[in-house]
This record gives sequence, C-alpha cells and structure tokens, in this order.
Amino acid sequence: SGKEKWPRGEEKVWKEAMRDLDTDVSSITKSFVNHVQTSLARQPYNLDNLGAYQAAALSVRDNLLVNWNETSLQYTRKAPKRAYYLSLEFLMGRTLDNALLNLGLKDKYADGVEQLGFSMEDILDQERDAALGNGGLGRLAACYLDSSASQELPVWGYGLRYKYGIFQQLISPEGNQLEAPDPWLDNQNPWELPRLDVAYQVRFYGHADRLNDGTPRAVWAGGQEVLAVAYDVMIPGCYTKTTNNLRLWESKPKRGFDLNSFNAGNYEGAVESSNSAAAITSVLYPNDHTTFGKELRLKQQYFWTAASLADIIRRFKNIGKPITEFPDYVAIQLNDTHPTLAIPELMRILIDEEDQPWATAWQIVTNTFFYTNHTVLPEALEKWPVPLLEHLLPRHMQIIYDINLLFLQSVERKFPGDRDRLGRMSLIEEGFPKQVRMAFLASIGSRKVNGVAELHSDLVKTTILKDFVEFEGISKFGNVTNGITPRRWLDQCNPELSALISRTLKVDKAVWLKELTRLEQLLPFAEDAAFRAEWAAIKQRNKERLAHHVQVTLGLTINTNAMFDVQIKRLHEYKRQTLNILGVIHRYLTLKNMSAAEKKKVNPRVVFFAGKAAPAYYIAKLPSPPNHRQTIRLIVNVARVINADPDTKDLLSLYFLPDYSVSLAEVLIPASDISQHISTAGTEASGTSNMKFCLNGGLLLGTVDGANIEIAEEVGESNVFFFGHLTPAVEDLRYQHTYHPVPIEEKCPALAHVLNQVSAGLFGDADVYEPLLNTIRQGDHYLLSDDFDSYIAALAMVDEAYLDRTEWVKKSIRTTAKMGKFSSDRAIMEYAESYWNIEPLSVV
Ligand code: F58
Repeated sequence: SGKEKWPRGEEKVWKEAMRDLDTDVSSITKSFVNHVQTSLARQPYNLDNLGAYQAAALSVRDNLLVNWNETSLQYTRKAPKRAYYLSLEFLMGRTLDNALLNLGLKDKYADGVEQLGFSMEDILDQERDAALGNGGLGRLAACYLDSSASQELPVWGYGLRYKYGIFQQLISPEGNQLEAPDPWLDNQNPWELPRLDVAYQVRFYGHADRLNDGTPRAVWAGGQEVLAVAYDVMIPGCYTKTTNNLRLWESKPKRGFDLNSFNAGNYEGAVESSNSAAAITSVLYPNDHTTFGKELRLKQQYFWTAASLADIIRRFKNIGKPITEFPDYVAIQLNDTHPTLAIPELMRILIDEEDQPWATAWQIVTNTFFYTNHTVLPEALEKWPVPLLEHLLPRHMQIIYDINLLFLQSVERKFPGDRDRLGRMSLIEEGFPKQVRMAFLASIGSRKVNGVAELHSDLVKTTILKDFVEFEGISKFGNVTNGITPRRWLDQCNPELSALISRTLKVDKAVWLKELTRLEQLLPFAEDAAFRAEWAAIKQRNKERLAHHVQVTLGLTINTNAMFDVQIKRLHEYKRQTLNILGVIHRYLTLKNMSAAEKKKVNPRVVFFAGKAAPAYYIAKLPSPPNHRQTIRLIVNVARVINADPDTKDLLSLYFLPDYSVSLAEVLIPASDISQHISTAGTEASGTSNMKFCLNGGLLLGTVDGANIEIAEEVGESNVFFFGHLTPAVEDLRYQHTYHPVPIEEKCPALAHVLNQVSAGLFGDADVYEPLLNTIRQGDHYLLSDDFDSYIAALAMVDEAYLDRTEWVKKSIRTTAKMGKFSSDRAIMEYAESYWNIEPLSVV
C-alpha cells in the first residue's frame, strides 16, 4: 500500500530536482563554499585547512550519497542474492583521496580548492585514519569492500563502530612503546551517516528454558538488553555508480537510566547500565594472534553478530519469500572465527522465533555461512570458556551442545568406535574450564571453508582441520589467495607510477586498474632504456617524498642515495623483526671491520621499521610474555648507536618510524627498493603488504611462506630473494631444538657473535635484552638460528644485485608487471563465483 502513494506529489518535480550533481569546477567550488556557510556554519574568508577538509569532504559526500541511494534502490528493486562480509575489523585509512579518485573527480577538486586558496595535499593531510583494525585481517576487509563496489557486486560489510580504534603508538627516548587512545571521532566524521532509526535490541545473560513440547524450541528471557544503532559508511566503487554500504553498530543503553534505582535515590546505580552498554563498542581489542577469554570481547562479538543478522533477516523478509529460501538470497562470509556466534544465533532465530524444525534450520544455516581462516598458530585459535558462554548466552550454549551432539553422532556413524577422533573433533575441548573451539564450530556450520594463500590453505587442510576434511570431504575446503586493491595501493599512493603506466599501456587507468593483469604489457618495456630511466626516477622521487615526510614529522635527515630496505607490520615473534635487527647488527659489525678501500664498494643502505606491538597491560597477562616490546627497544637503541657512528653512518642507517598506519604505509611502500617478509616458514598465512611492495616495483626478500610463494611463481624466482628452511623442515628442527640442542656458538657462530655483542652492552641496556636473546639461545621456536646464515647470504645477494642498477630496474619493472593476480578484484570475484554464488549488478 506504501507503493501506491509513491512518489508523493508530482513526479516531474521530483525528477527535475533529482538529477546527478554537476561536477564542473565551478559547481564544485559552489558546493564547497555552500558547505562552509551552512553545514559548517563558518565564515568563508578565514577558513583553516581543517575546515577546508571538512567542506571538501561534505561536498564529495554529496556525490557519494546520490550514488549510494541509487545503488540501494537498485538492490531493493531487483532483489538479487547478496553477500555480507562480517568482520570485527575494517582498517579503512583515509577516505577523501580514495573517494575523489574512485569518482574520477580528483583533478577538478584540486583545481577548485586551489582557486579558493588551498592546496589539495594539505587538505588531504587533515584527515585522520579510520583505524578500526589491527593489521592484515582488517586491511583485507577494507580492500574487499573496495573491490566489491568496483566489480559492482551486491556486498555489504558489517562491523563495529569503535569509539577508539587501534592505539596510537609513541616511542619513548629509551625505546619503549607507549600507548595512547585513538579518539578518531573527535572532529566529526563526515563519512558516516547515523541511522538512529535502524536499531535492534540485543540480549545478554538471563535464562533459557526449553519448551519440551516436542519441538526444539526454548524461551530466552531476562538479563540485560542493549540497543544496537546503525552508522552507515559509503563505499564507492572505482568508475562506477555502484556505492555499497558498510554498516557499523554502536551500542547504547536501551533506556537512558533505570527507573527503580533512580527512585531509590541511587544516582550512580541509575547511570551504571548506561555505562556498561556504551562500553561494548568503546574500544577495538589490540589483539594480534593471541586471544584472551575476556567477557567484553565476547559481548562485542555477540552484539555485532546479533544486530547484523537481525538486519539481514529483516531485509530478506521484505522480499516476501519463505524463510527456507534464505540461502538463495543471502551469503554471509565470516572473517575469521570472530563472528562464529552467528551460527548458533541464526539457529536460535530459526527455531525459537521462526518455529522451524532442527534439520531445516541446520540446512539453512549450513548453506548460508562461509568461513575464512587467517592463521594456523595454535595460540591464535579462538576458544571460549563454557561457563562464560553459559552465563552470557545461555540459549546459545544449549544450541552449541545440541549441534555438537548431533555432529558427534554422525562422526561416530562414519568412524564407529574411534573415540580418539570424537575427542579431537568435539566442539567442546575437555579441561578446566571446558572450552568451545570456535574454528570447529565455524567449519561445521559453513558451506565452505577457505585459507588465504595456497600454502596456508594446504596447512589448514592437513593440520588444524585434518579430521574435518576426512569427515566432510575435501571439496568443502578451498583456497582464495588474498589480494589488495590497486586503487589505493598503486593509483592513490603512487600517482606518478600510475600515470606512467597509463601512458605506456596507452589506456586510461579506469581500464587497467580494474583489469590488473594488463600490467603484463609492461614487460617489453623492461628492455627500453628511456622507460627504465623514468621508472627509476619515479622511485627516486618517492624516496625523497618519504625522506621529506620523516624530516617534517621526526626532524631526521635521510640519505636518499641509499637503498631503502623496509619491514613494516605488526611486531610479532613469528614475523621475526628480531632476525632483521640482528642482521642489521651483523652488517654494522662487518662494516666496522672493513678497510676504507673495501667500504668504497659498499652500497649505502637505510633500514626502516614500523609496526605496533601488543600493549603492555595486555601482554603482561600472558603466561610467558613475548618479546615484541624488547625488539622495538633494541631497534631504537641500535639506531641510536649506528646512526651516530662516523665510521659507518654514510653506509648504514636505521629508523623506527612510530605509529604505523595505513597512511604511513602509503608513503613507505612506494619508496621501497627491497622489503622484508621473513616469517618462519608455515607461520604467515598470506601476508598482503608483500603484494603492495611488489606492485610498486619494490623487490621482495622473504622466506618460502604465505603468498611470497605465489608472488615468486608469478614474477619468477630470479626476481625475488628467497632464503630459509621450508615448511616441512620446521617440525623436525623444533624437535631437534628440544631433544638434541646444539649450542649456538657451534650451530651459527655469526649469530652467536651478534648476540654476544648485544649482551656485552654495545647498544646499552644489556640486561633488558637478555630474555629476548635467550629465546634464541634456548628453544628458538621461530628458528632464527637455523635461518640466520641463509638470511645473511640473501642480504648479500640483494647488495650484489643492487650494484647492477640496470638489471635491478628491470627486475623492478618485471615485478610490477606480473602482479595482476594479486588484485583484490580477482579475489573477490572468486568468492562471488565459487563461494557466494552472487553476480554483478550494474546501477545505471
Ligand atoms: C592476518 N591475520 C595474517 N589477524 O596474519 C596474514 O598472514 C594475512 O595476510 C591477513 O590476516 C589477511 O588474511 C591477522 O591480521 C589478526 O589481526 C587477528 C585479530 C584478532 C585476534 C587474532 C589476530
């Protein structure tokens, strides 16, 4: 009946007013000034850069909103099958530059703001990063949203609107990491739309009573109810009208205060519920490959999952189809196990609210969900204590027990009498307390399961989910190698290279940015001296841009005639930043022993590190605190000594850049000659920055791990520098370390020498580093002593290769040329076609 009244009033008047916004420069300046006067309520003539950023953002947002509404309208009308990407993290970075480029309006806006007395660069620099993520997993989600919109796929993201994103990192003069909150919402966020009308109630605690009426139904009541309120973020595709949505939930108290406490004169008690509801979305957990059984984290997971499912189901119901057709219209991707509660939650809704039989409900669930695993490290696999789940989500715990019972019965039927197997596969791990294994629940509740690079997916199938492959069949388990968006990670961060590529391929970037395998056509130009000169000059200017950035932000002067060697990622033992810094010390000691004549042959090198370590308060709770923080301290103190040593400082210098972020990566990556991806074989699921560096013509120094392997397959082994033991050797080596340890002096004298110099206090603070050094001397779980010699040899090969600059630039060109496979467009289309079964839908 609503439809009959639509449109209200005179359609002609609506249509006339509804035309797309004009995008000539004078319309842009008008829109800008109009936002200054009205939205910002500021005097036009004395506007600062921040005000100019806000006005530009609001003006660009108008364009996005028109497309975003048309996209939504199209989806509603055509009712295609849609996919939803559930991720607890979306590491978006800045939006303005990306939106301008995707809309194809950057030049015009630059022109417009210049006429008004501003520089585009200064304006872009005012924006704070949206840093709602820890690292690779969160950034992958952001790349996938960009690709979904660019490929015109009906995909929405669902996440949480944290008030505080990943902490800001400060480095004290002694080299300690200090953490400060990241109040990213302090100066208004023009990129989100509060949707106060889109809200759902989410229950916690209370009690669940089975009806025992011959149905599996139960009633869950009591406890605490909080409100989930939607904030929508527009996700523009590249050169298309398609503008998708990222819906982030904020928690609010259901009622502002509790009337009973209020009447009793207990003011603090009255506002307390309000505090605890708001706490749910207040902060992103700075987890990295370690999980803690924290109630608030579990609350976040359920709050987000329940609100997202309620929203998805409401939208499905608007189509008017029976609930059994849900999987024909909805695919839900679980980004790691964090949203796994969606599985028992959908069961609960289907059974308790939709009155479906158990088997029907399970059929719907297992055709709706898809699970991506991002790690095989045991300490990173989520497990939740049964008592905590029973307390917080009593009905879900019942459902999990029921799922487990039926599941184990079917395992028993297939493998009669195999009690070990039942114990290994149970969703409930025995112990004190019992724990729910979320990766197992995610696997059995999903249509398909995948890892994020070939090697990693093989490891998933042969290690953590081996029993499940044997039980459910191999075809359920697949691989989708990760990808990165070439819009942000080439066009936006390296505009000169992007322009050179367009000129050379003689095709507009609108084409090759969406068909990245076209880069292959650059290959013949590796033989063209003039092209190589341009290529090298761009790299040089990117190095100068980075040096300028470091000069302005840290007051340090960097030698831009050196090779730039970069390792940027979360600090973690398995990523082996320690191996890198010990390699730097080795280089330093070698240089100290060189004659002046020998030194003449050495190419100068600048080594950059950046990355955050898990916060101290957090790490302290671990059984054996890892050493990431000492690693930062060592890097900073080695830098202090090396950068001040007149014998070596022209040939080797070292920088730890604080507060690594998406925006800092955008400056570092295009400037790199070589980047390091040196995890112990079999530990880095994929890695995605490896792809970003290579796309920008930086060469790769790495282990035979994660996506490094597939990069080497594409660009050719002669264009990468590989070292270290292979995955199948790792288990054996660890066994040797434990049962037949060889003293480090014997096993790896070069490494022993380096460690001894640190112990002797060459970089001060000797006692501080002892625990870190001892992890290598004893146990050495991450195999530094096994890989050190081949690492040093690989570094020497890099030096050698860099001396022949012509050949180096050829390698650089060939590397970029062969990176087409790693576009996140390819990855998202694999999910769309082989997993979700959704199709592109054009918005015209
Ligand atoms: C990363 N995982 C993988 N997890 O380490 C990396 O190899 C891969 O390329 C990337 O995912 C994308 O697939 C990762 O970033 C986290 O940050 C988790 C956050 C929550 C707790 C456990 C770690």
